[in-house]
Amino acid sequence: MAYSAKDITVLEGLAPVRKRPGMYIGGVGSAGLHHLVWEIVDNAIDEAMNGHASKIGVTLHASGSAVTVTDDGRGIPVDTHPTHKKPAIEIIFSTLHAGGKFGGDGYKTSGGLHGVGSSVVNALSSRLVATVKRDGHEHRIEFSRGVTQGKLKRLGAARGSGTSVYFEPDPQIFPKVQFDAAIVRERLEVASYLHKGLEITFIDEAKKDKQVFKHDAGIADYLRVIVAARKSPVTNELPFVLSKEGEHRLEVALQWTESTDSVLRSFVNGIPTGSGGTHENGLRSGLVKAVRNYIEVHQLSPRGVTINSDDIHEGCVVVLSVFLAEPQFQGQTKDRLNNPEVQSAVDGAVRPALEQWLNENRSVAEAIVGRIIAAARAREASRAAAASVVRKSATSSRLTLPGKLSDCSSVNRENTELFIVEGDSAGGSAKQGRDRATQAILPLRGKVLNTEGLAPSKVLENKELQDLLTALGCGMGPSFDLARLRYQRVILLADADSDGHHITVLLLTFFYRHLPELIRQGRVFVALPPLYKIEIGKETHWASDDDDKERILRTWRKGNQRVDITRFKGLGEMMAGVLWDTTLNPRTRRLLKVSIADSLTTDRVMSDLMGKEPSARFDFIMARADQAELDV
Ligand code: 28G
Repeated sequence: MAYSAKDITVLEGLAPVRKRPGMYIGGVGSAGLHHLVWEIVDNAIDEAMNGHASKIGVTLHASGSAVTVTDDGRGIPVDTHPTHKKPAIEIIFSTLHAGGKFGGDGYKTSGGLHGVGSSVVNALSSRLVATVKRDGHEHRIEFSRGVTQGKLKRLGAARGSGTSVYFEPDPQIFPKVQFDAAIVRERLEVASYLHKGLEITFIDEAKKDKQVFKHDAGIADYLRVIVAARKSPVTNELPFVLSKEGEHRLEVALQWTESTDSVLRSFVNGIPTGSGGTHENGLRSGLVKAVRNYIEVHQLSPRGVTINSDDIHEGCVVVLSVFLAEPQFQGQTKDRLNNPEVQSAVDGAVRPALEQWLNENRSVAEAIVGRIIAAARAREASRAAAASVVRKSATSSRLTLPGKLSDCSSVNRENTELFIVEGDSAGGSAKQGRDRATQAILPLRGKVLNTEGLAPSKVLENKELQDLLTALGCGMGPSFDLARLRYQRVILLADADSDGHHITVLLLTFFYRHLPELIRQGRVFVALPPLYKIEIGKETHWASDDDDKERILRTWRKGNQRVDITRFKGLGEMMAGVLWDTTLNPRTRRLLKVSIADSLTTDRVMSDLMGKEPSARFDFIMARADQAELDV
């Protein structure tokens, strides 16, 4: 199809982007800043997905606050638009929604913001330089904060074609303009799995480091990396891989491991998606039906136990990638896929293919079914055991519990929670505000010991951690026994400020290094106490950070309505009733479940944790918070 500049639909200028950056990139924090890179990279990937480019380069410049993205595609068109009398490239970079992707011209998109990306990045960059090789020449145009700086220039003769975009995020918009090389690197690596065959080169100038990502086996390679990182033996040596072209392009790779937790990494148009989307639901139901059918047909159903869908999913590691023309997202972070037709499409593709694969690989299938039956048996056995578990504290061992622990009164462990709280005054409010039947409070004094790299013997010398271990009851190291954990959930509760975040990170380091099984079993949570109380008219809202506050004001404040904002100095000064409503009450509170991601993330997390820089630790907790699932 011949392209000409008149195909571009012109919608609006860039002022709205600078006015409300959050509307376009989600926020101006670290996630929003990195979003700029994803937008430009997505455009390069689009060009590759359409078959015109095969190599993408991303350079993080030595300053850490400028990036260049290149592709070897056709080059952004530079011809002059007949009515606007401006080069197409200038219109694309300075007009919101320019790009023709809304014109229904069949131009495939990799997702993201559907081509509004380049102009949004331009609007939020103090400087952006786009260089295009096309029609035998190099062409260049520069912008500052969305405003063109001089005309498009035709430079010297050049062979081949392609686009290069250099940009510096605007410090007037972003409080911090420093990119995190590990975040960029990781996203590019994942993209190279999702777009098989695409070669992505990442250069970190500051570290003089260059990495090339290219995976001809696509997500099958990704699955291998995830499974290897989990260090858990596999049940089926042969992974199941499915690749389907068509209206709902879909790729699945999965494998069962001996670990009890399961992993579902899902993507739509190459973008990571949150849990519970329709594609994930389709995968889960297709998977369960295929296995159930196989068990039924071969009469493998065990006597005396019923297999449920959790038993089938247990230990299963899945990578799921779908490509759609018009993905719709919902949920707080707009990352849960909502297209209903995708559920049946994924279910309908996975179920027959997996069932056929099981039938063609009988010994592999046998191992999988054996694992599933074992999971069902273990579940029934542990349920029987749990029913008879009585919290020991209620009777004999009470005397040995730490004096400052305010234990809960329930004799049954079910639904009990231990809150680890920083400081005596916060401990006091929590003690007053809690539900004493099920919620126990353990106040810790001062800074928690940094246990990274510490021998267990040293950990056990620390009085605060000793008390914590006694309260938990499950032991540590070789004597660890999950069955002796005295509570169902362990919740870290610290102030919503940087000191509080630091304490949370130190506690997470302790759990990650010395009680990792508690995290793996999904028993460790981080509470999100409010930082602000926002009263708008008669309504009260709670915000856990500044972004949250801005979002609430944008969403709920009508016109010039009066607003009262109170910033809490700490949990200690919060009224017990308020603490209950916002942080303790299981029905209304916000809680993050702590989880350990695969190696792709863990490497970075570990180096951040080990670094001596407090700000790196702070980044860790904030970044993790995005990934941790919201508790039910
Ligand atoms: C390096 C960083 C990011 C890109 C292209 C190539 C074309 C293009 C980009 O066209 C207008 C709208 C839809 C067709 C298309 C070149 C057709 C013919 C292109 C990028 C016209 C935009 N020749 N490469 N945009 N489209 N790479 N990399 O941004 O209808 S953006």
